[in-house]
Amino acid sequence: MRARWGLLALVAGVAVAENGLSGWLRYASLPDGQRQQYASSLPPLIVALNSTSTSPVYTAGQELQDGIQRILGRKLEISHEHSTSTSSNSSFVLVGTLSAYNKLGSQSLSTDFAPDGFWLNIKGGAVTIVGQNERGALYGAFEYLSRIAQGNFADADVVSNPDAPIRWVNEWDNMDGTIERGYAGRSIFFANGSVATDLTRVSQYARLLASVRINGIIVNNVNANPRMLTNETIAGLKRIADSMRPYGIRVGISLNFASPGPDGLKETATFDPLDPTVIAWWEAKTNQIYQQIPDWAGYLVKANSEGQPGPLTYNRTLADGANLFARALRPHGGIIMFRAFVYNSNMNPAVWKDDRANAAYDFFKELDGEFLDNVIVQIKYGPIDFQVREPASPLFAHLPNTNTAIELQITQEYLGQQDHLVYIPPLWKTILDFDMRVGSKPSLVRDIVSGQRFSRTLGGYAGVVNVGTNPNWLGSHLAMSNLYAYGRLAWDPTGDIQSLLQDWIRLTFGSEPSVVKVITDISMASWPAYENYTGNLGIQTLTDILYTHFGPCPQCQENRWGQWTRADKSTIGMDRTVSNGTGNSGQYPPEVAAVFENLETTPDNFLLWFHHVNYTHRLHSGKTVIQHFYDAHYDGAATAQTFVPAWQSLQGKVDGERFDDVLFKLRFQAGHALVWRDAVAGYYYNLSGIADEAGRVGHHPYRIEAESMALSGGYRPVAVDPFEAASNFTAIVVGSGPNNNGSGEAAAVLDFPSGTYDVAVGYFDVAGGRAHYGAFLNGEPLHEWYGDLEDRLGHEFSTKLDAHSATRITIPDVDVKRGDVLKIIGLADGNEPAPLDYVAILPKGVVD
Ligand code: GCV
Repeated sequence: MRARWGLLALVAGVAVAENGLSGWLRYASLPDGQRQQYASSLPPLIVALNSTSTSPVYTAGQELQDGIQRILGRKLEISHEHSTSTSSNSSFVLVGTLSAYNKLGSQSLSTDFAPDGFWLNIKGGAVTIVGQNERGALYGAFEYLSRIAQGNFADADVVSNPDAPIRWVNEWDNMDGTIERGYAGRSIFFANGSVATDLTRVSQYARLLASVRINGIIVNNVNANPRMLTNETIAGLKRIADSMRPYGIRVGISLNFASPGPDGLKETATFDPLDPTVIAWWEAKTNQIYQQIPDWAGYLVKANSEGQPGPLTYNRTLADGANLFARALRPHGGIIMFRAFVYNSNMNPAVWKDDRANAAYDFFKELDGEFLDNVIVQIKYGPIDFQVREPASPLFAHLPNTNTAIELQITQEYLGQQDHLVYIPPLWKTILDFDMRVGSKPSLVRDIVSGQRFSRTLGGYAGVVNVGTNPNWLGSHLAMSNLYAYGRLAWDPTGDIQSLLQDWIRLTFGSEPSVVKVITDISMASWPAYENYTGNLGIQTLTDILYTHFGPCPQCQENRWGQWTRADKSTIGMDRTVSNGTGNSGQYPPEVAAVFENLETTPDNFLLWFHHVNYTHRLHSGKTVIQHFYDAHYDGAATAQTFVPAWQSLQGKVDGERFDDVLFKLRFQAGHALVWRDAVAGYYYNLSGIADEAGRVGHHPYRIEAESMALSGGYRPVAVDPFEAASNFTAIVVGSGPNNNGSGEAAAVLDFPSGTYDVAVGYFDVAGGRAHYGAFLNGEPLHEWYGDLEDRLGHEFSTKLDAHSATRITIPDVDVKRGDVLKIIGLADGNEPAPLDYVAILPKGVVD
């Protein structure tokens, strides 16, 4: 395989490092047999009917030339004119806009086009790509290249139109170069308080986005810095826009509502949206931006949410706030995306009827019809916050006179932070295909946000992506399927999510059948597995919402942020009924409300979202709630174990660099899935006292707890907080303090039948140190490793022993005789006191 890529490097004339930088646009050379016949049928010329060299049509010509050369090994020339000589050539690859095409005079195309749509006609080697606009022409070129890159040379005659006009990504980048909820390094847009000097990665990103038909980007965090609007930053934004324009990506920014005022740039005395000086300031600022960036997309605003300023400060409505920007943008054709993520983040769990899930509806329903036409209300898919499963936000049903967009999260904040494989489109589909039954008529969420259901002209999709400087963009090769599928679904939400995945696999890893099968299988299994081990029955992702949002912490939900589970020793779940609870079920249109109000008709996977029940309540499946919890956690974690051997079966079929990266992550996930399983199952077992019918929870026959090993040197037991993060609630550590360099030994005589075992070691890898470990059997070294996951993974790290830092490694195929001595030596490093939780001596096939 390596040799093959070496060859490709020669053919393409560039060094091809398989580090993921080109994502799904690798344009890998097809096998000779496949490409030769088609390559020879191609005409010698690409005709790109562009007007300028920054036009997406010009880009399309370049992409076609480069892509065809790399995929098929044939270099076509590019002409930017359709001269007599070219027109006499009946066969060429032509790309242009509808108006340019119709001006050629040879034929006039009257296809039913939507903005950004395209027509792709392939007849043998002759290819015609016509876009409704320049962007559409580029999309058509990428579509053609995607087909041939997958070895599909069939004739085609297709018109493709977008389902929705807004297909944007949101980046949560800060001006200092950090990224909120980013897991792939630092910002490609900003560094040290300014727009980055080198924007090479920005144009590479634009290329990836355009290839999946994304047409807009918000480049900075919704928790926005007023300095985004200084003259210096605007000059930098112009450079960003210039880098993305050739790919048809319009650029916008998130605004801090208080930017002009005393807490911002101090240019006005207030930030009241109805104050004439404030209105004039925003108009002038917006005019200034458009003067420099005429195709500016607009603004995104998070107002009166999580500490951000907004119009409510002045007793103005959220619509007053949105319309302030809408008026400034309107003369220029700009758009204001106004987030519906507004809620009180200081709630009281003791109040039974309080419910954060009610907030978006409560704040926005009454404002329907009050937003100007260039406002789009951007609604998170569920009523809380990107959880592993949520019902669709009821607000989608209540804004028939307002443009809306759905906000999805590609960055895996609550879904394993790119260190767990989770292919998210199956989750998105549950929302997009959900029927709100507004007025008892079909009202799919996807048809509401596209504008079709309520006859709106604007609407669509906003995906929070948070790419970083990591060459592979998201910090995980496999996570890129989410970005790919996001773009494709925003274009066509009826797309089949497995087929989209497989397009992505073929483009990213090649078409070898076993490669396609394995990545399909593990990806499609990943969201159900993750839901099983992190939060089932609609209870939300049971993570630590006060800290890293990464590992398990079931009890962390019961705090001021209002993501309550209301778990006590005999009951669990939010009562969101109208009859006895928060009334949230009544926010849905009547037909849907009736389903969720009633315990009997609520689907099991939303039981605990809508109802507060005993752990012994029986589900439709016949299981009790608590037994379902136990089984789901064991099943989900068991599925995650299978990803590792499945991926290993691809050794030699995927290049070494990406193979190793992915394997490392899948191994981590397998270990951390067990941390989740044990923490959540153990927590509810402890709380409820109800035993697992299968006898698994709290029972680990193959483990030896570190605290029960013979300890010497500096090792001493510590109680772990939260208790469920450690096996038997206890770990061992060496010394303490920032300059800790102590060491310790933990030894155990193995009382297992002689045989071959996998030896697993549960330990904690905390930020701020790289402890060194060695495992020895009868004094002979078995394995050594470092607590250096912070150098190799991208999730938010914890500085403590908890379920975020808890992890495990497996040393395979160890020959053990009864009576052998297993010893672990730990060398502390600074903040990392070489913490150990347990060792497990696992017969083949056993997961404990
Ligand atoms: C950008 C959640 C996240 C925050 C994020 C916020 C939002 O609360 O944890 O990091 O802030 O959502 O979407 O505004």
